[in-house]
Amino acid sequence: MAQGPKECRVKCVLRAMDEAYARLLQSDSKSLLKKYLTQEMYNELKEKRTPTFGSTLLDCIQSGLMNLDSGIGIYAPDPEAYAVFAPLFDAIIQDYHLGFSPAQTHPPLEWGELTAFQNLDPENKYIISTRVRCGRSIEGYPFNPCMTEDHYKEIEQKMTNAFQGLGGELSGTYRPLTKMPKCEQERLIDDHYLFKEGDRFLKAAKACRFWPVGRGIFLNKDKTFLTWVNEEDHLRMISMEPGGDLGNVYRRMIEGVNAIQQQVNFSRSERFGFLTFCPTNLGTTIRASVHIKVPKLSADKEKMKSVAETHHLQVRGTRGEHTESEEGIYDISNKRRLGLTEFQALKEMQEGILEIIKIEQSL
Ligand code: ADP
Ligand code: DAR
Repeated sequence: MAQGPKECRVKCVLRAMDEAYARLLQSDSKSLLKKYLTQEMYNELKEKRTPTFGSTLLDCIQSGLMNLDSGIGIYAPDPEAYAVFAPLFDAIIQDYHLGFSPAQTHPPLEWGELTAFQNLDPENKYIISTRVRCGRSIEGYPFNPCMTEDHYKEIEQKMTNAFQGLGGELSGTYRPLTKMPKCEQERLIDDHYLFKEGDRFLKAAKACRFWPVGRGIFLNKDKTFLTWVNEEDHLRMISMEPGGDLGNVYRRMIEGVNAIQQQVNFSRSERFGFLTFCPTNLGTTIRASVHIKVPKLSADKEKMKSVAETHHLQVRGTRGEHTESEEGIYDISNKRRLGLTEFQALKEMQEGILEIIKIEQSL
């Protein structure tokens, strides 16, 4: 019997995915996608779809197929994808989050005792600034590849209302990208407040459709509490300030998250904690970072890499992910976010940064 247009389209997509997957296998890609998507697993998953949004394996892996230099190469197009494509997600999650196995569940939220956190560099000799961010998804909405233009607008409207409820130190203004002059946008990016545009990994993951509709940034008066709306995740809530006072930065982020949580429901799973578009951000979703100059240690790239690995730290360039260091400034943060509490993730970062400063002082 002749195939209908829909069947024909499905077959064309599958053939294109087969060809892209073959290219991945033949490449020297170091992505976790290549490491774990075996031919057997590919054949098992290639025709599966998520029940609510109909997401496919291609929706999950398209970024990693198009960007062979991906570190990970996979995103969840909707919350159900983590279960429907579990063989692939679980293997990548266990590797990235240093052993979080399919048998494990993420612990309940635990901010911990703030007095455990200190100023990591009270004499301001090494740390230029400190930032703590977390991501949240809003209940009832899919992730980028499945979102409609109205979804972006609805989330932006929900958050515009929620931001009006922020008082005291947190009070500020929401700035939609659709009404932001390019020069102001570039200045906010240069000053490390606003997300970069045109990330090719996110573009390939279909996370930039309808751009810049529904995208924007909330800034409090002192630019020490920010919230990104509809970049990679529905929300990124960020606390940051000059210097190394990790305790004060963490306190402010907690206050901001708790205040916003009074007004919107966050999407959380029993197994993975807070759900995010990228599996590297699941769980606590916390990335606590310092912009730091350690000229002696950073002169020895292998030593810096080994110290970071030992302390479960990730080293990024001055402008964040996929960028290089400028003027010797590195963005160093916790790597693990899943399978430990918020308190433990912050402690892991604090201990790692204190060790890096100790090593720098010993060289
Ligand atoms: P994310 O933190 O959301 O994973 P990026 O790595 O892209 O995203 O970083 C986003 C922005 O935050 C970049 O401009 C980066 O320079 C800035 N940033 C990260 N850590 C710090 C810090 N400790 N101080 C100042 N800016 C920072
Ligand atoms: N481009 C992706 C990034 C993975 C982690 N970073 C995120 N989610 N911003 C990669 O596979 O390299």
